[in-house]
Amino acid sequence: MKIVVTGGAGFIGGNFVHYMLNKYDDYDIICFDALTYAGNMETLEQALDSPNFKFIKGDISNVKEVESLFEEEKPDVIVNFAAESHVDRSINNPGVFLKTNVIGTQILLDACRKYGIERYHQVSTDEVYGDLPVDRTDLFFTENTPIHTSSPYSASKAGADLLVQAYYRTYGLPVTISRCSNNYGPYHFPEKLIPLMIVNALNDKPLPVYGKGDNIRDWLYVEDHCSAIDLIIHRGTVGEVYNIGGHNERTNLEVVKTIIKELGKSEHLINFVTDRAGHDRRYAINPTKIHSELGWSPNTKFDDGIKQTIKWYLENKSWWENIISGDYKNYYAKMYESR
Ligand code: NAD
Ligand code: TDX
Repeated sequence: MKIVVTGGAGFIGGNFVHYMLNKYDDYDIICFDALTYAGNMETLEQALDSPNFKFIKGDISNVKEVESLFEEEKPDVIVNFAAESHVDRSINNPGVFLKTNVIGTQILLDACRKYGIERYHQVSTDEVYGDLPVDRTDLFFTENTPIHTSSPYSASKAGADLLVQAYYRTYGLPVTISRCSNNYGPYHFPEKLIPLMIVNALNDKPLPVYGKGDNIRDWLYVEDHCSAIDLIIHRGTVGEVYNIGGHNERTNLEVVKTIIKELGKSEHLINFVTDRAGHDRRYAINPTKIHSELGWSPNTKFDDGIKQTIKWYLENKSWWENIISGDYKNYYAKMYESR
């Protein structure tokens, strides 16, 4: 089987490339990635040694580049991770989110129609469901929860999901969609909550917590997301949506305090800053469908996964030091210095 992983030089796509290469020694895995600020060839260092792996630099919103990918590689499966993925950036600059997340998805879908595909899988997010109240812990997102987005990021991801479903209904394209909760683990870009707090705490820098830190996220170790996508592309029903999550809800403040404790740092580092505009209150996934239909369950509990993640950041300093010494400095100054 030949699988194209778009966005495979990013956090989850990179982990998925490693997961698939380790699991299937007879599959060809091709990473197609534009190498934006979030794409990193160092994430793919081990994969590049494998004879079953190939990297192609390309942009999903460029018809020519996508068509030549299909013509040259003739993939059986596309797993689309490629996206602009950071909510805060989408608040400052929505345009590129529409270009990559919506138009890029449409261009991939059109190429699938033109050249044929066994399966197109769209990697989506629980953010398309909007948020839940913090005081209604009995409520969870199911696949039937209405789409109700808050940020330009989530609106662009929802737009992409609707297009994928339209291509299934109108053209009979063999698609599946997964909507996952917040991921964490190795190779997570340090603009996101968990790696940002680990990296700042290690450097004894303030830990910027938005608002009161009482927003809730449902955390999933990245390898568990990879195993779910692997199952869906092999055994998922065409045309269906699958929610992915493992019931690991934590407030942001709880997450930050756990990191501080693990690293033996002081809670005085916590700095409460201006809240994110339109900040979603709580995400929580009901994963019953993927569990009952495909037998998926997560392997890693948050308390173990966060320790493994911190260990990875301690052992792979050069990976994140290379990032924070570059353009990331300007991003950080713009986003946090006068917050
Ligand atoms: P990321 O920002 O770490 O990586 C995105 C990758 O896509 C990068 O390698 C980047 O270079 C590439 N890319 C961006 N624009 C591109 C384009 N036009 N053409 C080709 N490649 C392009 O993102 P991530 O956190 O790994 O998320 C991957 C996917 O999973 C996204 O679709 C995101 O919406 C979804 N998702 C993420 C989470 C999470 O917690 N991080 C949770 C659920 C779903
Ligand atoms: O400095 C920070 N301080 C802070 O309090 C940052 C970066 C975040 N936060 C808060 C905002 C959120 O409530 O932490 C929470 C998590 O923030 P992010 O890491 O930016 O993730 P989130 O907004 O929840 O979105 C993530 O999960 C769903 C991913 O970035 C998306 O790509 C995915 O779809």
